[in-house]
Amino acid sequence: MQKSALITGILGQDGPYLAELLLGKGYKVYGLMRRYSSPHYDNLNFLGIMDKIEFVEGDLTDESSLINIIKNVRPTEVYNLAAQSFVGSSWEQAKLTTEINALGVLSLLNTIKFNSPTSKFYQASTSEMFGLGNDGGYQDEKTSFHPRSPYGISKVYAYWMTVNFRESYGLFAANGILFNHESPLRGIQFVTRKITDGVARIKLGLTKSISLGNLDAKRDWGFAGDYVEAMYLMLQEKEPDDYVIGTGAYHSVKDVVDLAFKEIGVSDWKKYVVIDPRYKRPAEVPHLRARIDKAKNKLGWQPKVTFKELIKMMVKADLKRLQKK
Ligand code: NAP
Ligand code: G4F
Repeated sequence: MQKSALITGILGQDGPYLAELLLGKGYKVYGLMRRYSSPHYDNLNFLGIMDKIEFVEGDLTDESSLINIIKNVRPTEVYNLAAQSFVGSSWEQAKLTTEINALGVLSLLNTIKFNSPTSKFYQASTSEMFGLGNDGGYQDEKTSFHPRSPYGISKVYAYWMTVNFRESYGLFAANGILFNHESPLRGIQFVTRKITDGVARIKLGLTKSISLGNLDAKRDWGFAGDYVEAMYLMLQEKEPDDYVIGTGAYHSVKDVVDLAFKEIGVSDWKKYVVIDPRYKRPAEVPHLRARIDKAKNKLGWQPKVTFKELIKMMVKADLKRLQKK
């Protein structure tokens, strides 16, 4: 029988990559999207898969819409990628962030429990849950959480609810604790894309500078296309479990700037970068770096695209996109 998957967050960055992977494996893919006055299908169109998705309308904050969808579709697998995913906005919109990222997940878990308990469930957990917590400079499945933003806190709630539904009701529910992953489909507010788009604009004479916040923050950046494969693998395991997914290496925001400018032939980028305090956060997560032994050993997963290749890919894609316009 054909497998089916419901992907929430289908119009974001990860949704389209995951949909592409699952379509390639013969799944029927349902994509949950909110009601928009003007829907935006750019990311699905970028991968050329928009016509292959069956869209269902709903919202994580509206449980009745989730019940309708889950009852009708009864998907083999549910990938919950929907979220207010921008850390920076989570201080100004802490309640909304909590309603979507925390209570929305509780609604979805309850909906599955009562209407389709054999559906396997993937929760998009995050390295932001670790925050200041680390273990010799790395974070893994045993590292304690010390989130530093309303976003991180909302995701800790969802993480534990996912574990709890597994332990209390026997649902196949897994957390992927993913470190930062990027791509040409990354939202424009996130720092890598903000830099690669800015650099492409500078190259084409469309702008003179990029405004940034803390250049010293370090992140473990990987390619989204690699990471969706890990999501899929987690739901193919015999038993549900939680996995850290990253590359094991970290770099500073300054390193991203450096590489992106090198891509357009600029080595002294200082005159193009403005430090703007508006982009500094009330509480920063200074560094995140994954220890991925469990994913390597149990899932047989490891990243393929390197940090350098990733930034190069993003600058190229932004140049192409802007030149087309
Ligand atoms: P993204 O590009 O921001 O996509 C999130 C999607 O969620 C958007 O399409 C958004 O819809 C949708 N959404 C927001 N609120 C919703 C609601 N109330 N109901 C239904 N849909 C809603 O995020 P991403 O980078 O693909 O990340 C996917 C997931 O992984 C997120 O949960 C994120 O928190 C988590 N995560 C991401 C990373 C990373 O580095 N990318 C790392 C760890 C965890 P609109 O299109 O309407 O805005
Ligand atoms: O690209 P960012 O906004 O990503 P952040 O905050 O690490 O969150 C992303 O990764 C998480 C996984 O760890 C996800 F859960 C989350 O959904 C999201 O996808 O910022 C990265 C770093 C931060 O330290 C930030 O302070 O870059 C620093 N930064 C410096 N200047 C900036 C800027 N970030 C942004 N967005 N914009 C700036 O101008």
